[in-house]
Amino acid sequence: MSTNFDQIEKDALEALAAAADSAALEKWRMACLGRSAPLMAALGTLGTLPKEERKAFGQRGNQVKQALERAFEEASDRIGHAELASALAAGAIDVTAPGRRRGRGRLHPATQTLRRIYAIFAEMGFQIYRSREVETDELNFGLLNMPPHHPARDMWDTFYTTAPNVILRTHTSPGQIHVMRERCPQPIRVILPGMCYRYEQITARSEIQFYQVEGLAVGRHITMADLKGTLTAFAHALFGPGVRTRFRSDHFPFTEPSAEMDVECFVCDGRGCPVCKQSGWLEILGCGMVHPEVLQNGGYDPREFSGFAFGMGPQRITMLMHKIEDIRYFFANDLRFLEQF
Ligand code: FA5
Repeated sequence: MSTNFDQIEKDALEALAAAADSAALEKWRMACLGRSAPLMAALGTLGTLPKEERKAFGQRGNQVKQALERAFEEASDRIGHAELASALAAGAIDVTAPGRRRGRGRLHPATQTLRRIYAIFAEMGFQIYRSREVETDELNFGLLNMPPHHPARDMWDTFYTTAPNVILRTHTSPGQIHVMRERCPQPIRVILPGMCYRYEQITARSEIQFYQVEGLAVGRHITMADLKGTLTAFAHALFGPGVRTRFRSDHFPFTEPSAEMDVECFVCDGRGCPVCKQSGWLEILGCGMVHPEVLQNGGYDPREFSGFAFGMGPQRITMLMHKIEDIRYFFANDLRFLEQF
């Protein structure tokens, strides 16, 4: 019998030495120490042996079993350590490798233009005045000299709300009434930036939601010369001191007289190109002297006070400055576009 146990031990230890990973180890455990292992089968015959042989047989069998269990423990430790070491090596961090670059945020191109506009007007003594985006029909139109059914209302396609006479403002001009009513009878010098909404076809030049910067100056001796001087100084600060400007007569119901301001096309220096549609000029804003009706609606006596106002679209100005062909890029959130600025 002892020969048999020796052979079982020898075979088992050889098989164990060949096990290279924990799966093979587990297979070995089932084969050599499991219920149907040869060793267990041999030990199961103990009761069939003559009494005098049983003790020696049992002792030898248990010795082999303990030896195999010890060998299994050692192999488990060895293979476990080796597997852990190779897993660590595979996932190891190379501390000498160069780090990954962090994407840095930056200001949206329209925000950059807005901030330049704020800074230029701040230097000229204009404060920023914020006014609401949801307006009444009366403030957006009526008090700006456009009573109900006035044909000029058609210039602004309007988003109406379910509340009667409550609309999304189509321009920043209703802010003029708010600020005048708040400050009257003090002089005013403010810019009113903010979002406007128009129920228009979305095109490369027009969004249904866009920024405007309104300007308003009210005082006792304000003239058209102040309007022209202020806006020319603004254009020189934004586009460069050499840029030429011109004012063309226009019509807005809330200003009289009204004008549009053009700057010389800085793409072609006024020679004519596709950006300026061969005219040599780029329109940047609408402006005029505040209409006496509007001054009165703001609480100012037009016999004593006068004022000028203007309104510009900073996104359109940004498009001109950076030769951006489509206003829809501004809201598309495409990093390839934004990272250029
Ligand atoms: C007005 O809205 C007048 N309230 C401006 C004004 C104020 C005149 C004070 C006189 C005195 P207009 O509709 O032209 O005017 O718009 C002004 C500017 O807003 C335009 O020059 C343009 O730059 C910008 N703008 C108008 N509609 C859109 C649009 N759909 N998408 C992007 N920008 C627009």
